[in-house]
Amino acid sequence: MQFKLNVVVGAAAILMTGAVYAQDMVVKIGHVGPTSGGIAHLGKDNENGARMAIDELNAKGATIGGKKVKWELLAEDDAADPKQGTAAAQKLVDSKVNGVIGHLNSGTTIPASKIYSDAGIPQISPSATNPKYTRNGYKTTFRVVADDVHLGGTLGKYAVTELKGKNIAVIDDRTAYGQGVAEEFAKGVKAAGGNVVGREFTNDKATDFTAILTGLKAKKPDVIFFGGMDAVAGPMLRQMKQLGITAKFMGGDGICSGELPKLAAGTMADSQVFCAEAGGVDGAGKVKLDKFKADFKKKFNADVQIYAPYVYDATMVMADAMVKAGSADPAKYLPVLAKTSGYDGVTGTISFDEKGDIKNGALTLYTYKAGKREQIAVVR
Ligand code: ABU
Repeated sequence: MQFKLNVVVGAAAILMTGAVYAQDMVVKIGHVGPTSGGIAHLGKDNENGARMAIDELNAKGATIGGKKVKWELLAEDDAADPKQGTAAAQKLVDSKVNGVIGHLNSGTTIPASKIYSDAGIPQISPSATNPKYTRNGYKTTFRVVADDVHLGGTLGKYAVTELKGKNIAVIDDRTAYGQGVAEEFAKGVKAAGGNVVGREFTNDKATDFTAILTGLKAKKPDVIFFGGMDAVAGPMLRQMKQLGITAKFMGGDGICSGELPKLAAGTMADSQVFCAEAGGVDGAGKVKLDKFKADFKKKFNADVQIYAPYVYDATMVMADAMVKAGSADPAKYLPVLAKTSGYDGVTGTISFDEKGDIKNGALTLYTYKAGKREQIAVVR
């Protein structure tokens, strides 16, 4: 009798355990960024932002449609290369990811967005700022940062009105981001009544800028703007110093990292360099962001470079849409994601407009003093 009872209780336990397992579901979130190459430090920063969100979601034990979720991060490296970017995107589609956070660069994000769109997979870029990304008519593209029209235009105006630049030179790295932000900067300078005295180009792997800097020096610029990333801006600043160019140096979010002083090998004078992150919070809103940065440092033993908090928010916004939709099926949660409104993230309030862009995106202006990034202001 006792034996029979044990069997029944055991069977019930197995059934119950089985029922729990049957209710579990796996949600795969893809992340793509350049974790190799010249800006690997930025790619790893982004990837760790996603890891932070995934670990928190697993710790919280979120449920979707009554099922307990195991969140998985599928992290890919695109080396900031458009071809590797599309290969990574196809790999994630083949792995049947439920959504993608990335890519980091506009030059990889834009071509990859067609692959995700064709597969119906929602994509949120935490850092690609070229406006074209959300203007291809795809329903699957979202962005949690301001774009280069806002970024370049604001910096152009700042160069003229605040830095009092009279002769302004512009260099870009010919990437989708660098060229785009430089063009918007030049438009902003002209709109503010400034004068662009020189326009030069390099590429995103260049290390020698002697020829272009020597050419610009003859035009006596008081401000030089660089559209590109910190890995190129650092050596450029070193060579400016070697050539005796003391002009102010400006850039967009791509140069606005914690790593820039190291990349410039200590050649940046205090308040010589100005840049802007394509997002940001101040006042009471900064408490959450500061906590995120402290938790990030504790977890990864590294300071946030630029966009880790935006990656974290992008991942959480996607997860929130799945929870609200009661489904991780891209076709079911995509309409809910598109309606995201007033999401209270560590980087501020996130609402998407009809293109998938963040509404009322902020910019944070920075300079560098004693080798440290120092916030000037958050502007809209
Ligand atoms: N927004 C700066 C870095 C990423 C990009 O290529 O847009």
